[in-house]
Amino acid sequence: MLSTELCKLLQIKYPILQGGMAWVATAELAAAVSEAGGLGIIGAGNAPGEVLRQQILKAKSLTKKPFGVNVYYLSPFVEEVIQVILEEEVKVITTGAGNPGKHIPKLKEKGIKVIPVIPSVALAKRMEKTGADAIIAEGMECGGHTGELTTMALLPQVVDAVKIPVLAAGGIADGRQLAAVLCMGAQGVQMGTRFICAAECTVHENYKQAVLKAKDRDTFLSGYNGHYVRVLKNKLTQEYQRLIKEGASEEELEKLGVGRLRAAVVDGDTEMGSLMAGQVAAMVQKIQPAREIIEEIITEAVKVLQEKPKLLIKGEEILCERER
Ligand code: TUI
Repeated sequence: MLSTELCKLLQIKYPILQGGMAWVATAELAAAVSEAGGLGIIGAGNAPGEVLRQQILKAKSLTKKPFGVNVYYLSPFVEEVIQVILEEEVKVITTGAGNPGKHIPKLKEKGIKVIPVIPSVALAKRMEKTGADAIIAEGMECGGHTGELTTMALLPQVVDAVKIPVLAAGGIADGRQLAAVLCMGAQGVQMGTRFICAAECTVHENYKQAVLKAKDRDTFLSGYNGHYVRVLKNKLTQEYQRLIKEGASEEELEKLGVGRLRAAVVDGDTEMGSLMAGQVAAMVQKIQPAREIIEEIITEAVKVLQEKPKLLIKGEEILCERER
């Protein structure tokens, strides 16, 4: 129905990857996305290797389809996380906040595909050189840590800069957006925010309700020194802004952030928790099984792409030829 070269590379039905959100992307969500024909991804975040192994084993018990792991390169446990990925022969990894280059030879030996998430053209080129199999160009519309460029601006520049397949992330929640990025040269998408509200996602109900309630301008981009994090506005972001106004140091700002993502995901603290979500949060309207989300998006993208040829009027094509 809708397939790209990426689907062959990853042996999946639809070109939809689920974001490897730390704390949020558990085995249950990853398995549900993979069962539905996308690529589910377990977010390793800052977890130790053995915690990840339990998640991988759980996902394997829930699905026989391929799934991936997201490796967060600022984690103190990166080396043991990679070791577990090699031992458990996970099919695909996506990476964030760093360069997986030094691990690529070992991963390739096991046939594990490596797909880094990057926010700039320079990093896309560097990742291609180090042997990445594909790349995810993530625009600043996304939730969590983000770069400076929008998906609209970043994606076509990355598509032109590398030969490996490119996926788009940031600002994608429905079939129109999937169709749009396919038209810009992407071979697939990574979606995070919409999957927070998947029925199988294990985040606290309060977190899901906060996403469902969000309006278009309800996300807040906090950050300094080129490091930005997008979250839903709440008491925590008000406190953050107050500290900034008072000229607080980086240490004070960092201290405010410690443990906030866990507080939101596990305890459901919507006031002082870090409710990471992208600008498309307002487009997420209900809690649905992952299969329904994926089928809705694919059906809509196909419809949009089928309708577009109607924009091409024969007479005008002739006019263009004559002008040439
Ligand atoms: O990583 C993300 N998004 C994230 S991470 C996160 S929060 C978190 N909290 C606790 C534990 C774990 C995670 C929330 N959102 N996006 C991918 C991303 N990668 N954005 C930017 C980059 C990046 C930055 C530098 C990729 C490569 C890079 O390379 C630098 C180098 O070493 O060359």
